[in-house]
Amino acid sequence: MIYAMSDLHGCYDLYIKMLEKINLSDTDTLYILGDVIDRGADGIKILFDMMERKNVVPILGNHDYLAAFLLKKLKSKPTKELKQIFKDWLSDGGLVTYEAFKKLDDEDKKKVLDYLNSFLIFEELDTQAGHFFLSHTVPSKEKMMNFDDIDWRELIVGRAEYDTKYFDDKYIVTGHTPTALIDYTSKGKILEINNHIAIDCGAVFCGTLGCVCLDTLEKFYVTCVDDTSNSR
Ligand SMILES: [Mn+2]
Repeated sequence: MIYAMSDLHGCYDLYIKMLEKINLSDTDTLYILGDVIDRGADGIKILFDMMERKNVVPILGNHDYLAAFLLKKLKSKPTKELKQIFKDWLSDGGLVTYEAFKKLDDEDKKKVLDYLNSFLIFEELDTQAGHFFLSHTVPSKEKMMNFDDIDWRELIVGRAEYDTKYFDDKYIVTGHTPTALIDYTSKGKILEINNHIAIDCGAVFCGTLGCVCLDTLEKFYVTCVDDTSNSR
């Protein structure tokens, strides 16, 4: 089976709970659509787990990208502009990642950076349920119609138009925007609308992690009741 989840944001316990819930086996594939780190406490711990699993395929989110970009520059003399980007990252959830990264030895630091640099930007695949395009987010329909011309960064920071069907014959699976912000009645649930499948249930904010099986479109949820590791 092929599964997708997203925006783990350091929620290690929910991640492990979900792997148990879907009973992920070696013959399954799990796509993680970005923003593994930042905000929640244990993003780096999740990265170390993911890199040991050959059947987990990471796709780049804006937080993963920014952390990789900044953490590899720690030893160089920062420009004023870089200092500001770094400061903004720390206050946008990066502080926990930075603190955890600093504690690693050089070998583990390299492992983390190499792994973050290996993340895919997007993936397209077919299953019994249909055709799928997977990325952290997507830009407007207009831009996606001219896919060869788009800047790859649009696939990590773009604003998806969930009220618009982009393709008749293809589902777009994205994270990045918690479903509660697309439609409040979808809070904590995966939202299927206009051939979009929005899978960021806002784990780090509301304590629910969602996962969709791309062979059956079945949805799975795990929640934490009072798990301090998942607090903001
Ligand atoms: Mn994001």
